[in-house]
Amino acid sequence: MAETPQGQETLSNLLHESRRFPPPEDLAAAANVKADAYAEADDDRLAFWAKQAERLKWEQPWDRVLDWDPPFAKWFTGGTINAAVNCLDRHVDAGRGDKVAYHWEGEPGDTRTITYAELKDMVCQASNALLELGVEKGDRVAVYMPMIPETVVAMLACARIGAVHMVVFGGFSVDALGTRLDDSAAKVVVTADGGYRRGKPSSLKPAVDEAVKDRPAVEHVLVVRRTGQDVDWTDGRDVWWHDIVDRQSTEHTAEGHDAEHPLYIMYTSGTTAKPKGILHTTGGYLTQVSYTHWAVFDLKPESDVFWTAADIGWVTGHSYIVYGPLSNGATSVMYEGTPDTPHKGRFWEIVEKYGVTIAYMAPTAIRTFMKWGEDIPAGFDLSSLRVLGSVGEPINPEAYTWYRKNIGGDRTPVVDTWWQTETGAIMVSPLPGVHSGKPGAAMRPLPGIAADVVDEKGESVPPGGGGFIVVREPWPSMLRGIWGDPERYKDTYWSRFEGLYFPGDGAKRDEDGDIWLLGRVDDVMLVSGHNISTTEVESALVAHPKVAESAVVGATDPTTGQAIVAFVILRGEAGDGGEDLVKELREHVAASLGPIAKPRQIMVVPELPKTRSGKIMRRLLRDVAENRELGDVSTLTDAGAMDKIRTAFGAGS
Ligand code: 6R9
Repeated sequence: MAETPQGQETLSNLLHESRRFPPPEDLAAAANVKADAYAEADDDRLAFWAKQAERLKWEQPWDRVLDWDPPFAKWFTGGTINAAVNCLDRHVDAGRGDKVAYHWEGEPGDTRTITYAELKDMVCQASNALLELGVEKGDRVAVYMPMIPETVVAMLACARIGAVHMVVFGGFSVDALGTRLDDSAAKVVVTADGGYRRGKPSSLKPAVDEAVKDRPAVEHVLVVRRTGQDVDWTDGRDVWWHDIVDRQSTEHTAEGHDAEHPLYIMYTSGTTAKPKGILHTTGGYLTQVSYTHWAVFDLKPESDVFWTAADIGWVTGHSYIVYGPLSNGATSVMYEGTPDTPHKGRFWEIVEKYGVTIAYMAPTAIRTFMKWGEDIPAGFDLSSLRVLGSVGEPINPEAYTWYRKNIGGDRTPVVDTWWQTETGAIMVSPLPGVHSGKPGAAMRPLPGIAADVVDEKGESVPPGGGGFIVVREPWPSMLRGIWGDPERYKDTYWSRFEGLYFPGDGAKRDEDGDIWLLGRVDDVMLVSGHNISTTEVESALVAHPKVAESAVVGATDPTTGQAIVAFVILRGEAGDGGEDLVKELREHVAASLGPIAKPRQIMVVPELPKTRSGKIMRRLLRDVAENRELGDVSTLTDAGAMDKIRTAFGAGS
């Protein structure tokens, strides 16, 4: 926005939301974290984080909490720790080996219940197998898997022996896998023959074969048999998991790794440039993931059943399916498939079956459920739920209230958690026992997190102001850099504002001082000199009873600079649209936000282009709206979606 002629403008502040949902009294009274945590952390931030680090088992205590050589941070230096020991051995040694770590549910309905003791044995065996395959401490291991327990086992086996896991979402293309293998120089790829999605086996091994063909750096491909489909086999290189892992000893003596030893690399796809390998290390990452999982969800490990309905190939899966829940000794649900297979009530059936108490998912899923209608969840007993979470995009106020009412029985707090691959763990979120929830707002930086909303010059904005979210001080689970590219790390995150971490999101602070996230700064539209956030126009559209989901982009326009083009998916009962509805929707946006926000065009489409985490890829929609060739589509979950949208756009314009 600095580049716009109206450089002084802030993001607009168009939406007004006055609904408030105070925490249930019993939840507030028994909450893990109360309001005093903020003052405690403000008083001595490093002492606060040191206290949280003591939740974990350290092989050797740290000498210093933080070494800060901006923008490079080291946390808990001198300490040694093993992430797998913290996730497994610690609980087994304390007599909790029989506790269920995962209730795993396959898409076809097959299930596995895995205790902490069993998971530890599996991880020790896999550790021994990786060692036999020649994997050494510091080597990178790619994991290209469906959502099955072996995915977690492979990650923890790497962590145990000090290898660095690099999980690639199983829905990514050969190209996306290939560039990640090159950049990380992975030595082994762990994969499966395939997994189940939408009622049928989808394959993974052929993509690995194709990607590994010209990449001699990959010495072995370790293959889990999941679906039983035929696979091509390269002798010497390919190894069946059941051949090598099952015959290993369940004993493996783990050593403590340096607190700053790399734990994993996770690639984020930039909008145009080559993907960035975000590096996380061990001690600080585990500290913040463990603390936030316990604090933000008010986790009671003895009684809760926690479910992050997301893919492990997204950072949300790393932090809140694997490291957070396991480090806290929680019981989690893990589900392999899609929410509509074999029926649209699948998620709610799972909640009922396992008595899920805390559920965490993306707004895109919630909007899909809205589209399918409230009768579907109403058919299941969801009374076990006590906290709901949202992550991945700003949650539209309408989606928030729908979620709270139809899934949470108008009883559960909803925590809207803002964070990124780069931040490693949750950064901004209400606490369920402290705050009155505000639909659409992530509200407060967590205790110990120095997030702020600033203007163009990097100065804090007062209540009612808008600008950019930044982080002023290092935090334990922050990225330690971009794999192999320290300059790009500085340029991308630390050059926009002197001394501040810039995540790239727009934000505003309301009159109560609460933070609202407004989407990626790259997506902000400039219409006749006014900055308008895509999020706000989308939320206005979703508030219309006939709209389930929408994506808004700014397209070049000869008169207004940019004009608003909206793509909408209608709710099940709304029919196919038609000119009258489009007119009604344009008027509806103008009435809710003001005439300046009235879309120039509204296209009714059957689908929207999404990433693995359900984020709308607005740059592709911009390409459509401006009649350009599509940019990189290798990280799209469903490549067919764009053809349908182009067709709809062509027919409507
Ligand atoms: C965890 C995750 C990061 C980007 C982030 C922001 C968006 C995530 C959000 C949210 C508004 C929330 N985002 N959570 N925006 N409210 N609660 O999603 O990581 O895939 O790296 O994406 O997602 O734009 O910058 P990642």
